[in-house]
Order: sequence, then C-alpha cells, then structure tokens
Amino acid sequence: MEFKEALLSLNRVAAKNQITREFTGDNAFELITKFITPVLESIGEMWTRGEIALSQEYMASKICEEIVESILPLESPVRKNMPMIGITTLGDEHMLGKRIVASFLKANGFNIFDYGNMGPEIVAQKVREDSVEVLMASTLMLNLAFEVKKLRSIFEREGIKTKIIVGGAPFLFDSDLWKEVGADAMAVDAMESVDKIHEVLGVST
Ligand code: B12
Repeated sequence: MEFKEALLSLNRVAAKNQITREFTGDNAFELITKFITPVLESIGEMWTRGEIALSQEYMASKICEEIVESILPLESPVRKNMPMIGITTLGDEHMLGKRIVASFLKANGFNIFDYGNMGPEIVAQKVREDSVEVLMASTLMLNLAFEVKKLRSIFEREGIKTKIIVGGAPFLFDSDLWKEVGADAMAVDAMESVDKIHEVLGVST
C-alpha cells in the first residue's frame, strides 16, 4: 500500500511501516523531506479540491506527527558558542513544520527557545528577555504570514536587533513574500535553515 493511500484510509500501521522500512537511524530529515512533506502537501491540495474530508486531512497529519516524533533524532550534547534561537508559529496552529525545524536545529547543537504559537507582541518581549539572536517563524496560513510584518515593526519600535527567518507554505507558494513581510531570509526546509542562520548572522561556514 502506498504511503498516501495508507494515510487516507487511516491505516496507521501500514503508514508507519512504509517509513520505518526506509529508516536507517540517521536519515529522519531526508525521509521527512522526501516522503512525509510532499504527501501532506498533496493531501492538502486534495482537501482544497473537495476530494477528501477535513477529518481525513486531520487524521493523516496526526499519523504523520506520530511517525515524525518516533524518528526524530536526539538533541546534540555539543552546544558551545551557538547562537540563541527562538521559534514560533505566530498564532498558527499548524505545528509540524516548527517541530521539525526545532528538532533539526537542536540536533545540530543550537540553543532553542520554543515559543509555541504566541502572537507578535509577546514574542517580541520573550526575544528581548532571552537575548534571542535569530527568530524562526513558521506560518502556514497566508494571513498569519503577515504577522511577521507586525513583528518586524514591533522590533523596529523597540530597537530589537533580532533577525527573522521565515518558512512554511505561503513562503513556498510565493518566493518573494519573505521580503514583503520584512523577514531577513526564508528557507524551504529544516536543512536549509542552518545555512540561513549563518547567513543572517554573517558567519562564514
Ligand atoms: C496538516 C495540515 C493541517 C492540519 C494541521 C495539524 C497540525 N497540528 O499541525 C489540520 C488538518 C488541523 C489543518 C487545519 C487547517 N488548515 Co491546514 N494544512 C495542512 C497541510 C496539508 C500540511 C501541513 C504540514 O504539516 N506539512 C508537513 C510539514 C513538515 O511541512 P511544513 O510545515 O511546510 O514545514 C516544512 C517547510 O515548510 C519548512 N518550514 C516550515 N516552517 C518553517 C519555519 C522556518 C523558520 C524555516 C526556516 C523553515 C520552515 O521546514 C519544514 C520541514 O522541513 C497544509 C498543506 C501545505 N501545502 O502545507 C495545509 C494548509 C497549510 N492548511 C490550510 C488551511 C486553509 C487550513 C484550515 C483553515 C482548513 C483546513 N484546510 O483544514 C485549518 C486552519 C487551522 C488553524 N487554525 O491554523 C491551507 C492554508 C492556505 C492559506 N492560503 O493560508 C493549506 C496550505 C492547504 C491548502 N492547500 O489550502 N491543516
């Protein structure tokens, strides 16, 4: 049974087996990028076209969350001289992308403050308190992508120098949106986010 078919028929076991068969212990992010994300995107499009029920989309994403949770790597114990990173969805309830990016950064030794789905005003306060150097914003709804613009103007008002990197569906659909909302960079996936952090901090690798 195909992975997508297994998800849509709510066959947890078949879906999980498809991924664990390919899992070698250190290829979690490749599997997420190659199998899980594109299938979830395609399921989102099927919902848009009215071909499946919202409950199917919801359950498919829940099963993927469970699978992702079971394959993600541990945090790296090496955390010397790494910049402070914050991560939030700025009110968006789509959490899987944030979870994956946070996990990838932790596995690469970054220090992460996970602010969940806080709005821009509180995020700005937290970023200042925690001396966050780069804030990662994961928004999947177009309207919430514009919360980044609000956040940027709060940063300007308060003199906060934290860099902002964005990601998620609206930024994948429109490759210039990150500039429009005043972000410093965008990345297409968790793996690219590390290079972008170095880029916005002006660190050569
Ligand atoms: C699963 C899903 C849901 C689940 C969410 C479950 C959960 N708790 O997370 C449920 C069913 C609950 C849901 C609900 C809704 N959803 Co929805 N959903 C999706 C779907 C199909 C997949 C999202 C996902 O988890 N992908 C897998 C993860 C791993 O991918 P990802 O988030 O993109 O993250 C990767 C990269 O983008 C990147 N990345 C992500 N964030 C960041 C941040 C940074 C800083 C960086 C560097 C990188 C990065 O790295 C990640 C991995 O490498 C998308 C389709 C899509 N194209 O995204 C629609 C989608 C996001 N949903 C949409 C909509 C409209 C909704 C609903 C309004 C109605 C609906 N369709 O169900 C509600 C609203 C919920 C709310 N209040 O916020 C629309 C948004 C369209 C728009 N114009 O805004 C989409 C695009 C579907 C579509 N094609 O129309 N949804």
